[in-house]
Amino acid sequence: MKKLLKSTLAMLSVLVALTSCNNSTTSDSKSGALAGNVAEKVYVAPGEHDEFYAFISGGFSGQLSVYGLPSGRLFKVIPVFSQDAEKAYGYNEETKPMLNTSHGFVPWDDSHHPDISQTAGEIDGRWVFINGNNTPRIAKIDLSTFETTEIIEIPNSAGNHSSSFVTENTEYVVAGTRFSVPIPQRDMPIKDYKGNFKGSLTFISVEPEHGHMDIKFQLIMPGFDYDLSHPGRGKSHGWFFFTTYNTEEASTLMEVNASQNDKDFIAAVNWKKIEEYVNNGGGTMMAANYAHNVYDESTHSATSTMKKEVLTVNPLDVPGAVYFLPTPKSPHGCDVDPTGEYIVGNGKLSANLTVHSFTKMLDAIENEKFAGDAYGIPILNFEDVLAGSVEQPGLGPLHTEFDGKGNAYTTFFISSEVVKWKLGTWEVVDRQPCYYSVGHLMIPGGNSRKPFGKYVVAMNKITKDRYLPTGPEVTQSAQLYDISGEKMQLLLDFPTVGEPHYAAGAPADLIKPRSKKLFNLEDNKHPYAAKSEAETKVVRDGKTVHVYMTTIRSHFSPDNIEGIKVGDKVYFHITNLEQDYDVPHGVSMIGANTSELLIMPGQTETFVWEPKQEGVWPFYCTDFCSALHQEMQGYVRVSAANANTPLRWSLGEDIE
Ligand code: K7E
Ligand code: CUA
Repeated sequence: MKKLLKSTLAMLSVLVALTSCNNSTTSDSKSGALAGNVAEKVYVAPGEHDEFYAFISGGFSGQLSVYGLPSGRLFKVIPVFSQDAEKAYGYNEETKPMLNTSHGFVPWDDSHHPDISQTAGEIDGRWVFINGNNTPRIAKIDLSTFETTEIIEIPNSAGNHSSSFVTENTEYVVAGTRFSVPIPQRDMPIKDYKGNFKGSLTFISVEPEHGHMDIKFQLIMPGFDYDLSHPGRGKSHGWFFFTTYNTEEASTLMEVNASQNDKDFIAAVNWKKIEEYVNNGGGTMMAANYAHNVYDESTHSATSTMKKEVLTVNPLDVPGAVYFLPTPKSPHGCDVDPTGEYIVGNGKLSANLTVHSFTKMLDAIENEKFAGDAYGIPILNFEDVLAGSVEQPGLGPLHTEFDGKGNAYTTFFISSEVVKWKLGTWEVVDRQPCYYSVGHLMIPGGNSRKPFGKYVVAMNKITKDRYLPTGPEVTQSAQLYDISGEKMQLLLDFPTVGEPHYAAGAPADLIKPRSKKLFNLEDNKHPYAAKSEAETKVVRDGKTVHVYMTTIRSHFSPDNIEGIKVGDKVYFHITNLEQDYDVPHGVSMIGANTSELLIMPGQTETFVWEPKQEGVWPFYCTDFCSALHQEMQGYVRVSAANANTPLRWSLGEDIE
């Protein structure tokens, strides 16, 4: 055992050494490969639009950023799991409920895997889903407003990593746990992990018209780590595949102890079968506690509901629903090709890349050729399900995408490259270096039956000398390659927000026409909306004051308020009366313990101000909205708590 430990440690240190020597590639070698026509391939002239949208996860920023391809220009950072002072998300009263969880208000998460909704196996540009790893959640972003409109917490999960991938008609978005834990959670010794901890794989149904999410069932699996997942498609539609590591069920010094088994598994889950089982009354309702947060576009407000139970399924109760495919060795990525036939398991510590065949898997199941079982779940024979392997393609394979022309592209973290290989013949046809240490890669539509195989974006973990230095923390980065030819061509580096993990891309034409320009004021059902200046007012209710305020170029109504007292809780409800595209107003109040608001045309937003000091305090518009933006300002007079200054407000005249 000691010896094994030593040799594993030795192997790991070789890997570390390889990583670092690769990262010291000098600047000489890195630009040498660029051909002369590169600039024009990424140049999008002023006023022109990009051909693709790319939604790149923000990793530990908890957000999702929107870029254009091929330019690499950043258009927007969509706040999802983290508070964002730029947009008031998670600060204003309307969106605070979005960040509610069973652990209370959690204003941060670690977001990894965006995935765009699909219809008939093709991306449809309606929504993008993304996972929060840390406090397990899945969010849905509406691609007509580019706003987060729903977040559902995942109970019985921990480190929601094999998530949030969608099935080919968006029947489900899936959330697999990275860490196995006691289910239900309870106080128990960590050393008793093995055999007692469990891993949940959660299937969240998506209502086809509005995308409303609901947990349909949770499969309670053996206590492995469920790393990544992808849906079957085409012939394998109805199945879902999850890579596992730590089939050793170790709970300490994981870098060694979870790397003992020569093979871990890909879990193949026949979700259609389980769906049928639960539709016929199968499964066990378990007490749970999780938040379901929904943003309503007509009230411009979110509500948070705590849910109290979840339907769990024991895989042994549904024979034929779950199988294990042996896969070397601590696989990370789990990727399915556009035809649905090939399942690529990228063993991080394996020399070769393993590709499983869906057809062979079905044959083996049919013939009941099993190599044993794990906690009662049948294990198939490696050789029986193997479609082929790519021999020694690189070091440290992580993720694979497809171009729809029979080619696959795999990232190699340690040898820091993207390798192009052919499905079916398994031969390597090209390789290009990445700067440096690439994680995921993305081809628009790459997780669907119809990829748009023109570009691949590699998302790198380390940049070192690629950009101007910015102190110890330097930017993370993406790289764009042209893959329209036989050989890949590096076109562009561009920095990213947070750490990019996965991304999802779509042709601009799929999303652009659906993009909303403003909110209709008439449809505004916010309970504190003032839809005209005539409706503006200030209402006191004990120590609570509600200000119904409006904005229009270039003033607030009212712009002077008196009669506020120290110790009051003042709610500013601001309605933006504009009905023009791209005319938001902002509002900020001195000393408010929150962010500004940024209010879109037709929208109402609210912040709370608790004045601590007597005086006359200004507020102003934060968004440069007109030539007279700088005049868009007002005052609030704050009197002592026991003063009898009457409550009055005005616009365009003095308060007498
Ligand atoms: Cu970064 Cu998909 Cu979370 Cu691999 S994961 S890199
Ligand atoms: Cu309104 Cu600046």
